[in-house]
Amino acid sequence: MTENLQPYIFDTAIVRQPCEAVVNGLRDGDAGDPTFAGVAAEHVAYVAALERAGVEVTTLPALEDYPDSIFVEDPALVFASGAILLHPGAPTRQGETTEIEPVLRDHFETVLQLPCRGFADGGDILVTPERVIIGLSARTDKQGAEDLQGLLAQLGQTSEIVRTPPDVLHFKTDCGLLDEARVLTTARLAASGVFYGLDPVIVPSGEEAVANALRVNDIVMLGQDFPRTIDLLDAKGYEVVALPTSEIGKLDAGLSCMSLRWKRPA
Ligand code: CIR
Repeated sequence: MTENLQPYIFDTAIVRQPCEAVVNGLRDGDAGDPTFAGVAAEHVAYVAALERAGVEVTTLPALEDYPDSIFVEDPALVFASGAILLHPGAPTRQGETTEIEPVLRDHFETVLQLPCRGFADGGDILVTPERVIIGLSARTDKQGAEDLQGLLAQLGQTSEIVRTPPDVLHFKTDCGLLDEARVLTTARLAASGVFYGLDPVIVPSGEEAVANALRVNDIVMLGQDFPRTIDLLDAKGYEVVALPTSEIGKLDAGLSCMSLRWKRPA
């Protein structure tokens, strides 16, 4: 079934302009409010890095009614073979799916829809070469995960449901695929054994917030405030692009959250 041989090769991405209400975005911690200018600057740097990596980026307009709508990864899931509209677990984010639907219909012939009886956020889904991993979390429940498995099967994707560590927002808050064999992960997530078949690269203690790395083509995007992880991946031969993430970090977000990425079929 699943054949995502290199699920980090992308030529196309969708992002959304941050809205001014982003400063009121959801968050668990109390690291303070981000500034709009700060989030906007991090977004600009992110889009530039995607484009430099060879990705054609479509930027959608800001949605003032949805403070977290910059995090387009959560209301949908995309593959070369089609898109899936999700049902986000946070009530304030559920309308983001309706907003992104027409855009995905423009790009994809096949658009499937998760039934609204359960919840699933894109941030809880990691695509690996062998399988799609769905993490149960406060945003993704069993019903949503099981319904999603059915839709993934329609797109030819094998999937597996696992648990996100307690108090971690999303499964991918704690991990990011580095290549076809390796995943960057926190020690707590690696310890749960979910990455069998992959080689876990553990982020140094104290730098857990960098685990949501984003590999895009030849580069690995990492938060710039995590020098030991940058050195670690550098030493392993990855081309690291360090980006500012301190403002989106105040909203519990990382680098994968700000785009939907795929490779157009040949
Ligand atoms: C939220 O709580 O939904 C946003 N403040 C952060 C979403 C981050 N998205 C992601 O990890 N995929």
